[in-house]
Amino acid sequence: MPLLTRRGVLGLTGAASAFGLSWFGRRSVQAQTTAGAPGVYQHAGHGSGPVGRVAANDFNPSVFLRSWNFSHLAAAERGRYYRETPRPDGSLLREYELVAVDREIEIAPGIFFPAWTFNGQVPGPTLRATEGDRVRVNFLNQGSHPHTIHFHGWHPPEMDGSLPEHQVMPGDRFVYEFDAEPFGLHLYHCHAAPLKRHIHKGLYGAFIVDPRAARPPADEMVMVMNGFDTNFDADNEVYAVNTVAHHFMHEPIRVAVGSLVRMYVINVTEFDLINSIHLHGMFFDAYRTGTTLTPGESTDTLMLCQGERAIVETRFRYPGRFMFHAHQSEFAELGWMGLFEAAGPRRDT
Ligand SMILES: [Cu+2]
Repeated sequence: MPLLTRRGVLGLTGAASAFGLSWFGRRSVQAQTTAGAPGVYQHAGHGSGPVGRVAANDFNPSVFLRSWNFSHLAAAERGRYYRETPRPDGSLLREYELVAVDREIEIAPGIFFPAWTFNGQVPGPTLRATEGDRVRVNFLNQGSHPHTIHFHGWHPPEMDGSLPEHQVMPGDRFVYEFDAEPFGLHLYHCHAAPLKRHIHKGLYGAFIVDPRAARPPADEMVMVMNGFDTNFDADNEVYAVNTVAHHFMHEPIRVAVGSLVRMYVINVTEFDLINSIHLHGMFFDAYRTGTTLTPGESTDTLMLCQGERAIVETRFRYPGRFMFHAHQSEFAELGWMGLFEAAGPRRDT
């Protein structure tokens, strides 16, 4: 694996683009030409962004985007990881199987990161319940280090997964069980020490709790802003939304003009205190932590500190391609940049 400093990566950007090489190194796995890449990469040979595509993963950020409670799996397979049981009060018992496992993942063309994962993927599977449901997570640690699962939300202290006695040793199991509340956009992550390392290695995921009276129907998607320190210098070399640098530049997120689009945006970036999401050509409503049904602000750029989350809603007025990215330009150039592709008739009002 190439060891590059962040400064080195930035310095390579122009030259690598000019010579048609991946700016992360030569160990790329697919096409190494700029043919077919979005024009933004090609501007006078000094555009930003990698060349080639990540190919080694079975993890697809586009599938992750619109999956929760293992909905991307066929029914029989899904039943191994997720079960719903109705309860007398009309709520559900939702049971999950989460397994911590060490796994090398490809985060950019030819760049592999020795991750610690939930169920082999980073971010871990998105868990989604309705307020008042019972959540039961059967956790098995098959990793090489002690781990826990720390959920944000209401729960008793023995379910917190944060203290030394909460650590689940390699080979051991623990069952986390609590009621899903409050409604909002929450997070789960390992809370073993050193915390920064255990989170950054990939042990995190989205935990969505829907209000009892559901939000209006929308095209929903989960966006986890993350970063990767590939040379262990306590600084990120690669940034992304949903792990794979620039994935959504190659595979724009398809949306419909005029339809309500709802994004569940989570910042789990380590080492950088703050991250952000900026949408081009529009404004959006933001519900911080998702704990209200009334938006707290209308903006086009939302800042999120480490661990902060927000639900973002908008309707595209115009067909075509719209960029979205961190407004920390350096993060955008190092992978945290994507495109929406809106289809349908133009709506000028
Ligand atoms: Cu851990």
